[in-house]
Amino acid sequence: MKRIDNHLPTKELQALDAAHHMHPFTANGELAEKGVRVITQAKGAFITDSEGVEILDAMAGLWCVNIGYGRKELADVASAQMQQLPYYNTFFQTSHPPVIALSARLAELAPAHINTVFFAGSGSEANDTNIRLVRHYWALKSKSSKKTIISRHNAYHGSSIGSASLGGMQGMHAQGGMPIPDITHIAQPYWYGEGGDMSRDEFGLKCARALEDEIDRLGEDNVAAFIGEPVQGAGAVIVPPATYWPEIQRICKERNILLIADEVICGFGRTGNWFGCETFGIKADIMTIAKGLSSGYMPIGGSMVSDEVAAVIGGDEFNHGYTYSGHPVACAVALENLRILEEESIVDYVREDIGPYLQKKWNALANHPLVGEARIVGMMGAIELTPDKANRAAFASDKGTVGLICREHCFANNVIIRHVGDAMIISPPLTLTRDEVDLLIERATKSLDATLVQLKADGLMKSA
Ligand code: PXG
Repeated sequence: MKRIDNHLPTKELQALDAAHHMHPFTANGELAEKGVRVITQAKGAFITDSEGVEILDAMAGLWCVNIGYGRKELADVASAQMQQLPYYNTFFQTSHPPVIALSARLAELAPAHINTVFFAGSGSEANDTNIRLVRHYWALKSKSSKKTIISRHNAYHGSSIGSASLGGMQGMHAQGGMPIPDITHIAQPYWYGEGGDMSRDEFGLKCARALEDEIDRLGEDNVAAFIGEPVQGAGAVIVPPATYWPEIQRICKERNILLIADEVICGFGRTGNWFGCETFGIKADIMTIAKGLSSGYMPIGGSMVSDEVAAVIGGDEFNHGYTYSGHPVACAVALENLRILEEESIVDYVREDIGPYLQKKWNALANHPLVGEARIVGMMGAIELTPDKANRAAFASDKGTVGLICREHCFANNVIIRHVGDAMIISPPLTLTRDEVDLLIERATKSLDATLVQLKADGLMKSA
Protein backbone atom coordinates (compact mmCIF):
# COMPACT_ATOMS: atom_id res chain seq x y z
CA MET A 1 0.00 0.00 0.00
CA LYS A 2 1.25 3.46 -0.91
CA ARG A 3 2.19 5.64 2.07
CA ILE A 4 1.71 9.38 2.04
CA ASP A 5 4.24 11.13 4.23
CA ASN A 6 3.66 14.85 3.79
CA HIS A 7 1.06 15.16 6.52
CA LEU A 8 0.53 14.37 10.18
CA PRO A 9 -0.28 10.77 11.13
CA THR A 10 -3.95 9.89 10.66
CA LYS A 11 -4.68 9.74 14.38
CA GLU A 12 -3.40 13.26 14.93
CA LEU A 13 -5.32 14.60 11.94
CA GLN A 14 -8.47 12.95 13.27
CA ALA A 15 -7.98 14.40 16.74
CA LEU A 16 -7.48 17.93 15.38
CA ASP A 17 -10.47 17.56 13.09
CA ALA A 18 -12.62 16.32 15.96
CA ALA A 19 -11.51 19.21 18.16
CA HIS A 20 -11.94 22.08 15.71
CA HIS A 21 -13.92 21.23 12.60
CA MET A 22 -17.70 21.14 12.41
CA HIS A 23 -18.76 19.07 9.38
CA PRO A 24 -21.80 19.64 7.16
CA PHE A 25 -24.72 17.20 7.44
CA THR A 26 -22.91 15.30 10.21
CA ALA A 27 -23.51 14.31 13.82
CA ASN A 28 -20.19 15.75 14.85
CA GLY A 29 -20.06 14.13 18.29
CA GLU A 30 -20.51 10.69 16.81
CA LEU A 31 -17.94 11.36 14.10
CA ALA A 32 -15.41 12.54 16.68
CA GLU A 33 -15.74 9.19 18.45
CA LYS A 34 -15.40 7.20 15.27
CA GLY A 35 -12.60 9.20 13.63
CA VAL A 36 -12.98 10.97 10.32
CA ARG A 37 -11.62 9.59 7.05
CA VAL A 38 -8.99 11.97 5.73
CA ILE A 39 -8.53 12.29 1.99
CA THR A 40 -5.11 13.53 0.98
CA GLN A 41 -4.97 13.36 -2.80
CA ALA A 42 -6.82 12.33 -5.92
CA LYS A 43 -6.18 11.47 -9.54
CA GLY A 44 -8.65 10.62 -12.28
CA ALA A 45 -11.52 8.77 -10.65
CA PHE A 46 -9.62 7.76 -7.50
CA ILE A 47 -9.16 9.43 -4.15
CA THR A 48 -6.47 8.40 -1.67
CA ASP A 49 -6.85 8.51 2.10
CA SER A 50 -4.25 9.31 4.73
CA GLU A 51 -3.45 5.62 5.11
CA GLY A 52 -2.64 5.36 1.42
CA VAL A 53 -5.82 3.47 0.49
CA GLU A 54 -7.05 4.19 -3.04
CA ILE A 55 -10.82 4.46 -3.38
CA LEU A 56 -12.88 4.63 -6.56
CA ASP A 57 -14.97 7.79 -6.23
CA ALA A 58 -18.28 6.87 -7.83
CA MET A 59 -19.77 10.17 -6.57
CA ALA A 60 -17.25 12.52 -8.26
CA GLY A 61 -16.86 14.31 -4.93
CA LEU A 62 -20.36 15.69 -4.45
CA TRP A 63 -21.58 15.16 -8.02
CA CYS A 64 -19.15 17.75 -9.28
CA VAL A 65 -15.75 16.52 -10.46
CA ASN A 66 -16.98 15.93 -13.99
CA ILE A 67 -13.56 15.92 -15.70
CA GLY A 68 -11.93 13.85 -12.95
CA TYR A 69 -9.28 14.80 -10.42
CA GLY A 70 -5.78 16.06 -11.00
CA ARG A 71 -6.02 18.06 -14.22
CA LYS A 72 -2.92 20.23 -14.15
CA GLU A 73 -4.34 22.62 -16.77
CA LEU A 74 -6.82 23.96 -14.23
CA ALA A 75 -4.12 24.45 -11.63
CA ASP A 76 -1.96 26.32 -14.15
CA VAL A 77 -4.81 28.60 -15.17
CA ALA A 78 -5.61 29.34 -11.51
CA SER A 79 -2.00 30.15 -10.77
CA ALA A 80 -1.66 32.44 -13.79
CA GLN A 81 -4.92 34.23 -13.01
CA MET A 82 -3.98 34.72 -9.34
CA GLN A 83 -0.77 36.36 -10.42
CA GLN A 84 -2.41 38.60 -13.00
CA LEU A 85 -5.64 39.59 -11.23
CA PRO A 86 -6.50 37.51 -8.16
CA TYR A 87 -9.64 39.44 -7.35
CA TYR A 88 -11.73 42.23 -8.56
CA ASN A 89 -15.44 42.77 -8.18
CA THR A 90 -18.10 43.04 -10.82
CA PHE A 91 -20.15 45.68 -8.98
CA PHE A 92 -19.92 49.41 -9.68
CA GLN A 93 -19.73 49.21 -13.44
CA THR A 94 -16.55 47.10 -13.63
CA SER A 95 -15.74 43.78 -15.23
CA HIS A 96 -12.69 41.69 -16.12
CA PRO A 97 -11.66 39.35 -18.96
CA PRO A 98 -12.30 35.97 -17.25
CA VAL A 99 -15.88 36.81 -16.29
CA ILE A 100 -16.56 38.26 -19.73
CA ALA A 101 -15.12 35.20 -21.50
CA LEU A 102 -16.99 32.75 -19.27
CA SER A 103 -20.31 34.60 -19.68
CA ALA A 104 -19.94 34.55 -23.46
CA ARG A 105 -18.93 30.88 -23.48
CA LEU A 106 -21.91 29.90 -21.31
CA ALA A 107 -24.22 31.78 -23.66
CA GLU A 108 -22.86 29.68 -26.53
CA LEU A 109 -23.41 26.43 -24.66
CA ALA A 110 -26.85 27.19 -23.23
CA PRO A 111 -30.07 26.80 -25.24
CA ALA A 112 -30.48 29.56 -27.86
CA HIS A 113 -32.89 31.73 -25.83
CA ILE A 114 -30.57 31.85 -22.78
CA ASN A 115 -27.64 34.23 -23.14
CA THR A 116 -27.05 35.95 -19.80
CA VAL A 117 -25.62 34.84 -16.49
CA PHE A 118 -25.59 36.25 -12.96
CA PHE A 119 -22.72 34.69 -11.01
CA ALA A 120 -22.67 33.36 -7.47
CA GLY A 121 -20.25 31.36 -5.38
CA SER A 122 -22.35 28.20 -5.18
CA GLY A 123 -25.59 26.55 -6.19
CA SER A 124 -27.25 27.67 -2.97
CA GLU A 125 -26.38 31.29 -3.62
CA ALA A 126 -27.57 30.98 -7.20
CA ASN A 127 -30.94 29.66 -6.07
CA ASP A 128 -31.21 32.46 -3.52
CA THR A 129 -30.59 34.79 -6.44
CA ASN A 130 -33.40 33.05 -8.31
CA ILE A 131 -35.90 33.72 -5.53
CA ARG A 132 -35.17 37.41 -5.75
CA LEU A 133 -34.90 37.40 -9.55
CA VAL A 134 -38.31 35.90 -10.21
CA ARG A 135 -40.09 38.09 -7.66
CA HIS A 136 -38.37 41.20 -8.93
CA TYR A 137 -39.18 40.17 -12.50
CA TRP A 138 -42.91 40.08 -11.76
CA ALA A 139 -42.75 43.29 -9.75
CA LEU A 140 -41.19 45.02 -12.74
CA LYS A 141 -44.06 43.74 -14.84
CA SER A 142 -46.47 45.33 -12.35
CA LYS A 143 -47.50 41.96 -10.97
CA SER A 144 -45.91 42.08 -7.55
CA SER A 145 -48.47 39.67 -6.11
CA LYS A 146 -46.80 36.92 -8.11
CA LYS A 147 -44.40 35.86 -5.36
CA THR A 148 -44.92 32.21 -4.49
CA ILE A 149 -42.48 29.65 -5.85
CA ILE A 150 -43.68 26.08 -6.18
CA SER A 151 -41.13 23.33 -5.67
CA ARG A 152 -41.33 19.63 -4.84
CA HIS A 153 -41.03 17.38 -1.84
CA ASN A 154 -37.59 15.80 -1.64
CA ALA A 155 -36.06 18.38 -3.97
CA TYR A 156 -32.59 19.69 -3.16
CA HIS A 157 -31.77 23.26 -4.06
CA GLY A 158 -29.13 24.17 -1.49
CA SER A 159 -28.50 24.78 2.16
CA SER A 160 -28.88 28.53 2.69
CA ILE A 161 -32.18 29.53 4.25
CA GLY A 162 -33.71 30.54 0.91
CA SER A 163 -32.46 27.63 -1.15
CA ALA A 164 -33.20 25.09 1.60
CA SER A 165 -36.73 26.47 1.68
CA LEU A 166 -36.96 25.85 -2.05
CA GLY A 167 -35.74 22.33 -1.35
CA GLY A 168 -38.18 19.80 -0.04
CA MET A 169 -36.01 18.07 2.55
CA GLN A 170 -38.00 17.67 5.75
CA GLY A 171 -34.94 17.12 7.88
CA MET A 172 -33.61 20.49 6.78
CA HIS A 173 -36.90 22.33 7.22
CA ALA A 174 -37.12 21.00 10.75
CA GLN A 175 -34.00 22.94 11.76
CA GLY A 176 -34.06 26.72 11.73
CA GLY A 177 -37.58 27.70 10.80
CA MET A 178 -38.09 26.79 7.19
CA PRO A 179 -39.55 27.04 4.66
CA ILE A 180 -39.63 30.82 4.50
CA PRO A 181 -43.01 32.24 3.43
CA ASP A 182 -44.33 31.98 -0.12
CA ILE A 183 -42.67 28.72 -1.05
CA THR A 184 -44.80 25.58 -1.39
CA HIS A 185 -44.12 21.99 -2.36
CA ILE A 186 -45.92 19.44 -4.50
CA ALA A 187 -45.40 15.71 -5.06
CA GLN A 188 -42.21 14.44 -6.68
CA PRO A 189 -42.36 12.12 -9.71
CA TYR A 190 -40.96 9.17 -7.74
CA TRP A 191 -42.67 6.22 -9.40
CA TYR A 192 -40.77 3.44 -7.60
CA GLY A 193 -41.65 4.69 -4.13
CA GLU A 194 -44.94 6.48 -4.65
CA GLY A 195 -46.41 5.30 -7.95
CA GLY A 196 -48.40 2.39 -6.48
CA ASP A 197 -50.27 0.48 -9.18
CA MET A 198 -50.16 3.27 -11.74
CA SER A 199 -48.10 2.98 -14.89
CA ARG A 200 -45.06 5.22 -14.97
CA ASP A 201 -46.64 7.44 -17.60
CA GLU A 202 -49.91 7.85 -15.74
CA PHE A 203 -48.03 8.64 -12.58
CA GLY A 204 -45.84 11.19 -14.37
CA LEU A 205 -48.94 13.04 -15.57
CA LYS A 206 -50.53 12.90 -12.14
CA CYS A 207 -47.45 14.44 -10.49
CA ALA A 208 -47.20 17.15 -13.14
CA ARG A 209 -50.87 18.02 -12.77
CA ALA A 210 -50.30 18.55 -9.07
CA LEU A 211 -48.63 21.76 -10.24
CA GLU A 212 -51.83 22.90 -11.91
CA ASP A 213 -53.83 22.08 -8.78
CA GLU A 214 -51.37 24.02 -6.65
CA ILE A 215 -51.57 27.04 -8.97
CA ASP A 216 -55.37 26.88 -8.71
CA ARG A 217 -55.17 26.65 -4.95
CA LEU A 218 -52.82 29.64 -4.65
CA GLY A 219 -54.31 31.67 -7.49
CA GLU A 220 -52.31 32.23 -10.65
CA ASP A 221 -51.79 35.88 -9.74
CA ASN A 222 -49.83 34.80 -6.68
CA VAL A 223 -47.43 32.36 -8.31
CA ALA A 224 -44.05 33.47 -9.63
CA ALA A 225 -42.34 30.28 -10.68
CA PHE A 226 -41.91 26.54 -10.53
CA ILE A 227 -38.44 25.12 -9.75
CA GLY A 228 -37.26 21.59 -10.41
CA GLU A 229 -34.14 19.58 -11.05
CA PRO A 230 -34.46 17.82 -14.44
CA VAL A 231 -33.48 14.71 -12.46
CA GLN A 232 -33.56 15.05 -8.67
CA GLY A 233 -30.05 14.22 -7.55
CA ALA A 234 -29.73 14.29 -3.77
CA GLY A 235 -33.32 13.06 -3.58
CA ALA A 236 -31.94 9.70 -4.87
CA VAL A 237 -31.64 10.21 -8.64
CA ILE A 238 -35.38 10.39 -9.24
CA VAL A 239 -35.73 9.98 -13.00
CA PRO A 240 -39.14 11.36 -13.95
CA PRO A 241 -41.48 9.39 -16.24
CA ALA A 242 -41.40 10.56 -19.88
CA THR A 243 -44.79 12.24 -19.49
CA TYR A 244 -43.69 14.49 -16.64
CA TRP A 245 -41.67 17.37 -18.07
CA PRO A 246 -43.81 18.04 -21.17
CA GLU A 247 -46.83 18.43 -18.91
CA ILE A 248 -44.96 20.69 -16.47
CA GLN A 249 -43.84 22.77 -19.42
CA ARG A 250 -47.40 23.07 -20.74
CA ILE A 251 -48.70 24.18 -17.34
CA CYS A 252 -45.98 26.78 -16.76
CA LYS A 253 -46.65 28.27 -20.18
CA GLU A 254 -50.42 28.28 -19.98
CA ARG A 255 -50.52 29.56 -16.43
CA ASN A 256 -47.94 32.26 -16.99
CA ILE A 257 -45.34 31.25 -14.42
CA LEU A 258 -41.58 31.07 -14.86
CA LEU A 259 -39.81 27.73 -15.06
CA ILE A 260 -36.52 27.40 -13.20
CA ALA A 261 -34.48 24.31 -14.09
CA ASP A 262 -31.93 23.56 -11.39
CA GLU A 263 -29.03 22.23 -13.46
CA VAL A 264 -26.53 22.19 -10.59
CA ILE A 265 -26.10 18.41 -10.90
CA CYS A 266 -27.55 17.77 -14.36
CA GLY A 267 -25.52 20.44 -16.13
CA PHE A 268 -22.20 20.09 -17.93
CA GLY A 269 -22.53 16.61 -19.32
CA ARG A 270 -23.97 14.61 -16.46
CA THR A 271 -27.05 13.46 -18.42
CA GLY A 272 -25.27 13.10 -21.78
CA ASN A 273 -25.95 16.64 -22.98
CA TRP A 274 -24.60 19.98 -21.88
CA PHE A 275 -27.77 20.53 -19.86
CA GLY A 276 -30.48 18.28 -18.44
CA CYS A 277 -32.97 20.58 -20.17
CA GLU A 278 -31.81 19.20 -23.51
CA THR A 279 -32.11 15.60 -22.35
CA PHE A 280 -35.69 16.16 -21.17
CA GLY A 281 -36.83 18.72 -23.73
CA ILE A 282 -37.34 21.47 -21.15
CA LYS A 283 -37.42 25.14 -22.15
CA ALA A 284 -36.50 26.95 -18.96
CA ASP A 285 -36.63 30.66 -18.20
CA ILE A 286 -33.81 30.32 -15.70
CA MET A 287 -31.17 27.63 -15.20
CA THR A 288 -29.20 27.27 -11.96
CA ILE A 289 -25.61 26.17 -12.54
CA ALA A 290 -22.67 25.25 -10.25
CA LYS A 291 -20.69 22.03 -9.55
CA GLY A 292 -19.70 20.71 -13.00
CA LEU A 293 -19.25 24.29 -14.22
CA SER A 294 -15.76 24.18 -12.69
CA SER A 295 -15.70 20.41 -12.07
CA GLY A 296 -15.53 21.47 -8.42
CA TYR A 297 -11.97 22.81 -8.77
CA MET A 298 -13.18 26.26 -7.67
CA PRO A 299 -16.44 27.30 -6.00
CA ILE A 300 -18.67 28.98 -8.56
CA GLY A 301 -22.35 28.99 -9.45
CA GLY A 302 -24.78 31.13 -11.34
CA SER A 303 -28.25 31.82 -12.67
CA MET A 304 -28.57 31.73 -16.44
CA VAL A 305 -31.57 33.69 -17.63
CA SER A 306 -33.57 33.90 -20.85
CA ASP A 307 -33.37 36.95 -23.06
CA GLU A 308 -36.84 37.93 -21.91
CA VAL A 309 -35.97 37.74 -18.21
CA ALA A 310 -32.67 39.55 -18.83
CA ALA A 311 -34.50 42.35 -20.65
CA VAL A 312 -37.03 42.84 -17.85
CA ILE A 313 -34.48 42.69 -15.03
CA GLY A 314 -32.18 44.99 -16.99
CA GLY A 315 -34.80 47.73 -16.76
CA ASP A 316 -34.01 48.45 -13.13
CA GLU A 317 -31.15 48.26 -10.65
CA PHE A 318 -31.13 44.72 -9.23
CA ASN A 319 -30.02 45.24 -5.64
CA HIS A 320 -28.28 41.93 -5.29
CA GLY A 321 -24.75 40.50 -5.52
CA TYR A 322 -22.01 38.61 -3.75
CA THR A 323 -18.40 39.61 -3.12
CA TYR A 324 -17.41 36.61 -5.20
CA SER A 325 -19.92 37.05 -8.04
CA GLY A 326 -17.77 36.43 -11.11
CA HIS A 327 -14.57 35.77 -9.15
CA PRO A 328 -11.76 35.97 -11.72
CA VAL A 329 -9.90 32.85 -10.60
CA ALA A 330 -13.09 30.78 -10.42
CA CYS A 331 -14.16 32.07 -13.84
CA ALA A 332 -10.78 31.30 -15.41
CA VAL A 333 -10.83 27.78 -13.98
CA ALA A 334 -14.43 27.21 -15.11
CA LEU A 335 -13.51 28.37 -18.60
CA GLU A 336 -10.60 25.94 -18.73
CA ASN A 337 -12.89 23.16 -17.48
CA LEU A 338 -15.37 23.94 -20.27
CA ARG A 339 -12.52 23.89 -22.79
CA ILE A 340 -11.52 20.39 -21.62
CA LEU A 341 -15.13 19.16 -21.65
CA GLU A 342 -15.47 20.34 -25.20
CA GLU A 343 -12.05 19.58 -26.71
CA GLU A 344 -12.01 16.09 -25.25
CA SER A 345 -15.62 15.52 -26.39
CA ILE A 346 -16.53 14.41 -22.88
CA VAL A 347 -20.23 15.19 -23.26
CA ASP A 348 -20.34 13.07 -26.44
CA TYR A 349 -18.40 10.35 -24.61
CA VAL A 350 -21.13 10.26 -21.95
CA ARG A 351 -23.95 10.23 -24.50
CA GLU A 352 -22.50 7.73 -26.95
CA ASP A 353 -19.84 5.65 -25.29
CA ILE A 354 -19.19 5.40 -21.58
CA GLY A 355 -22.74 6.40 -20.60
CA PRO A 356 -24.42 3.54 -22.49
CA TYR A 357 -21.72 1.14 -21.25
CA LEU A 358 -22.29 2.15 -17.63
CA GLN A 359 -26.07 2.12 -18.07
CA LYS A 360 -26.07 -1.46 -19.34
CA LYS A 361 -23.97 -2.69 -16.43
CA TRP A 362 -25.80 -0.60 -13.85
CA ASN A 363 -29.22 -1.74 -15.05
CA ALA A 364 -28.03 -5.37 -14.76
CA LEU A 365 -27.70 -4.83 -11.00
CA ALA A 366 -31.50 -5.06 -10.97
CA ASN A 367 -30.96 -8.84 -11.20
CA HIS A 368 -29.41 -8.87 -7.75
CA PRO A 369 -31.77 -10.35 -5.13
CA LEU A 370 -31.55 -7.19 -3.03
CA VAL A 371 -32.33 -4.71 -5.82
CA GLY A 372 -35.89 -3.64 -6.62
CA GLU A 373 -35.07 -1.19 -9.37
CA ALA A 374 -32.06 0.21 -11.17
CA ARG A 375 -32.38 3.58 -12.89
CA ILE A 376 -29.80 5.72 -14.61
CA VAL A 377 -29.60 8.71 -16.94
CA GLY A 378 -26.28 9.61 -18.52
CA MET A 379 -23.96 9.01 -15.60
CA MET A 380 -26.22 9.47 -12.60
CA GLY A 381 -27.85 6.33 -11.28
CA ALA A 382 -29.61 4.69 -8.35
CA ILE A 383 -30.58 1.25 -7.17
CA GLU A 384 -33.40 0.67 -4.72
CA LEU A 385 -32.72 -1.95 -2.05
CA THR A 386 -35.69 -4.10 -1.09
CA PRO A 387 -36.49 -7.22 0.92
CA ASP A 388 -39.14 -8.16 -1.66
CA LYS A 389 -38.45 -7.41 -5.30
CA ALA A 390 -41.85 -8.39 -6.61
CA ASN A 391 -43.68 -5.82 -4.51
CA ARG A 392 -41.19 -2.93 -4.43
CA ALA A 393 -41.43 -3.32 -0.68
CA ALA A 394 -39.68 -1.07 1.81
CA PHE A 395 -37.74 -2.58 4.71
CA ALA A 396 -39.38 -2.91 8.13
CA SER A 397 -36.32 -1.24 9.69
CA ASP A 398 -36.08 2.56 9.95
CA LYS A 399 -35.53 4.09 6.53
CA GLY A 400 -31.80 4.35 5.84
CA THR A 401 -30.75 1.52 8.15
CA VAL A 402 -30.10 -0.84 5.27
CA GLY A 403 -28.72 1.89 3.02
CA LEU A 404 -26.17 2.76 5.66
CA ILE A 405 -25.12 -0.88 6.03
CA CYS A 406 -24.63 -1.11 2.29
CA ARG A 407 -22.67 2.14 2.20
CA GLU A 408 -20.31 0.82 4.87
CA HIS A 409 -19.71 -2.29 2.75
CA CYS A 410 -19.03 -0.06 -0.26
CA PHE A 411 -16.48 1.88 1.80
CA ALA A 412 -14.90 -1.38 2.92
CA ASN A 413 -14.66 -2.43 -0.73
CA ASN A 414 -13.01 0.85 -1.67
CA VAL A 415 -15.78 2.42 -3.67
CA ILE A 416 -17.66 5.59 -2.74
CA ILE A 417 -21.34 4.94 -3.36
CA ARG A 418 -23.76 7.04 -1.32
CA HIS A 419 -27.03 6.03 0.22
CA VAL A 420 -30.21 8.09 0.31
CA GLY A 421 -32.58 6.23 2.56
CA ASP A 422 -32.38 2.68 1.26
CA ALA A 423 -31.36 3.63 -2.25
CA MET A 424 -27.72 3.58 -3.37
CA ILE A 425 -26.61 6.29 -5.78
CA ILE A 426 -23.72 7.01 -8.13
CA SER A 427 -22.55 10.02 -10.07
CA PRO A 428 -18.96 9.23 -11.11
CA PRO A 429 -16.53 11.41 -13.05
CA LEU A 430 -17.59 11.58 -16.70
CA THR A 431 -14.10 10.55 -17.77
CA LEU A 432 -14.44 7.03 -16.37
CA THR A 433 -12.86 4.29 -18.52
CA ARG A 434 -14.56 0.99 -19.30
CA ASP A 435 -12.16 -0.79 -16.94
CA GLU A 436 -13.17 1.63 -14.21
CA VAL A 437 -16.86 1.01 -14.90
CA ASP A 438 -16.16 -2.72 -14.58
CA LEU A 439 -14.37 -2.11 -11.29
CA LEU A 440 -17.25 0.04 -10.03
CA ILE A 441 -19.77 -2.69 -10.84
CA GLU A 442 -17.54 -5.42 -9.39
CA ARG A 443 -17.18 -3.53 -6.12
CA ALA A 444 -20.86 -2.59 -6.03
CA THR A 445 -21.85 -6.23 -6.56
CA LYS A 446 -19.45 -7.41 -3.86
CA SER A 447 -20.92 -4.82 -1.50
CA LEU A 448 -24.49 -5.87 -2.33
CA ASP A 449 -23.58 -9.51 -1.68
CA ALA A 450 -22.02 -8.63 1.67
CA THR A 451 -25.04 -6.48 2.57
CA LEU A 452 -27.41 -9.35 1.80
CA VAL A 453 -25.41 -11.73 3.99
CA GLN A 454 -25.47 -9.23 6.84
CA LEU A 455 -29.19 -8.43 6.47
CA LYS A 456 -30.02 -12.12 6.63
CA ALA A 457 -27.79 -12.65 9.63
CA ASP A 458 -29.30 -9.64 11.42
CA GLY A 459 -32.89 -10.57 10.56
CA LEU A 460 -33.38 -7.38 8.54
CA MET A 461 -34.79 -8.93 5.34
CA LYS A 462 -38.32 -8.03 6.43
CA SER A 463 -40.89 -5.93 4.61
CA ALA A 464 -42.53 -2.95 6.24
N1 PXG B 1 -29.09 22.52 -6.51
C1 PXG B 1 -28.89 21.21 -6.64
C2 PXG B 1 -29.72 20.42 -7.60
C3 PXG B 1 -27.90 20.58 -5.88
O1 PXG B 1 -27.71 19.27 -5.98
C4 PXG B 1 -27.40 22.72 -4.90
C5 PXG B 1 -28.39 23.28 -5.68
C6 PXG B 1 -26.65 23.60 -3.97
O2 PXG B 1 -25.36 23.80 -4.42
P1 PXG B 1 -24.19 24.20 -3.39
O3 PXG B 1 -23.04 24.51 -4.31
O4 PXG B 1 -24.62 25.38 -2.65
O5 PXG B 1 -23.98 23.02 -2.49
C7 PXG B 1 -27.14 21.35 -4.99
C8 PXG B 1 -26.07 20.75 -4.13
C9 PXG B 1 -25.65 15.27 -1.48
C10 PXG B 1 -25.33 16.69 -1.67
O6 PXG B 1 -25.33 14.77 -0.39
C11 PXG B 1 -25.85 17.36 -2.76
C12 PXG B 1 -25.55 18.71 -2.91
C13 PXG B 1 -24.76 19.36 -2.01
C14 PXG B 1 -24.25 18.67 -0.93
C15 PXG B 1 -24.55 17.34 -0.74
O7 PXG B 1 -26.20 14.63 -2.36
N2 PXG B 1 -26.10 19.36 -3.98
